Amino acid sequence: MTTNPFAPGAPRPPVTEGVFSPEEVALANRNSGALLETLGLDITPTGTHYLLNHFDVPVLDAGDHVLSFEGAFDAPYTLNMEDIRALPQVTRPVTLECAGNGRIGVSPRCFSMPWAYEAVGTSEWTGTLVAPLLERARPRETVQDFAFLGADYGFDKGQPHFFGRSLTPDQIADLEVMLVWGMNGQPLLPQHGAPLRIIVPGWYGMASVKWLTRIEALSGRYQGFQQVQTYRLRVHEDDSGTPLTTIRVKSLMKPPGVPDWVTRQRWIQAGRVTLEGRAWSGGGVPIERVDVRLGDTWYDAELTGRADTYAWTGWRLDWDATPGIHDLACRATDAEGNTQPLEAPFDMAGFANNSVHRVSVHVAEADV
Ligand SMILES: Nc1nc2c(c(=O)[nH]1)N[C@H]1C(S)=C(S)[C@@H](COP(=O)(O)O)O[C@H]1N2
Ligand SMILES: [Mo]
Repeated sequence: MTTNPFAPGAPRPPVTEGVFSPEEVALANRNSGALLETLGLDITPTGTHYLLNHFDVPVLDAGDHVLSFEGAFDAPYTLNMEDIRALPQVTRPVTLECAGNGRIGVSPRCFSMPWAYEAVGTSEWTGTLVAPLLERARPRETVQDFAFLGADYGFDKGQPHFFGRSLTPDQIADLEVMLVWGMNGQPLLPQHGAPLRIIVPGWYGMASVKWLTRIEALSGRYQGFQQVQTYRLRVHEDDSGTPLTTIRVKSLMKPPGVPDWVTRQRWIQAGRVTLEGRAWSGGGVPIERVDVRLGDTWYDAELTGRADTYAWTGWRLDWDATPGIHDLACRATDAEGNTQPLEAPFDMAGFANNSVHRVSVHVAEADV
């Protein structure tokens, strides 16, 4: 394809149904996912936390990094990393999920990260709350939006931009947005936003801007590419769509048994098996139940408790596995009665697919 990707309005490369292009594989190699075998853990080991980076990872020096509060503030100011680390400290486990998680089955396919299940993880984030810092800069009465801007710059659809997202004053009041420099007791890694990012608990990951350099108060609504041109649920080409915000209720199962290297089919010996996994919902809404399908029947799993308001919860269920091929599935329901659909609720970009996780297992006769 000879289209100039830097020209205004450039289309994305075409996709061939069923065949992933080198460009898509290149994206997938950069933006790695979690290993589902870690789903027995409350905290995702840092090296297996999923990654979603649109452009190149900016390599920033914490020693001279500055965050500036700009725009419609009466008392704009700047903070360096030393100032930020001296602010009141909060550490919380928060589950992040990419809005594109589960996109892989969307048809017709669209050009983006072909996530299956793995773009989710929970880390203990350390930082300080953003709301008091915004107050300190004294936003003017006219302020309608706060834009959070990253240091990463690139092109999409012929539009050059820094990655940026915004939150309204009401959203800031509702959400416990954190300004974060630590992840699981260590400084942020470059690929997770070092030295500074935000975490917007309970929302899909796109809101949690990495490599944060600027917070701008705006007297109108922020019109950045990542805010208005994408991350919207659209059902057809002419639909302007609705913005993605809170995470939909979802659960995953730690795949039982062992895989075949190439087919990834799972194998296990007959007998007692403990099935386990994680379940989460957005907006701080707790998980009420997780059901696991064994054959044609759904069984109520035991919830093992979540560590915090915005972190996933564990679940487990004992299973007497009998020889044969079993199609397992898990389905979570949250305290507001939202439950996972059996089939993907696909929009055009495959966003927010929270359909049930299915796992097929070959159970072999037990050795006697
Ligand atoms: N500056 C910047 N922030 C960003 C992104 C990005 O590409 N650039 N990707 C977003 C998306 S889509 C997600 S899902 C999360 C992923 O965070 P992680 O890579 O630390 O898991 O970061 C968000 N913040
Ligand atoms: Mo994402």
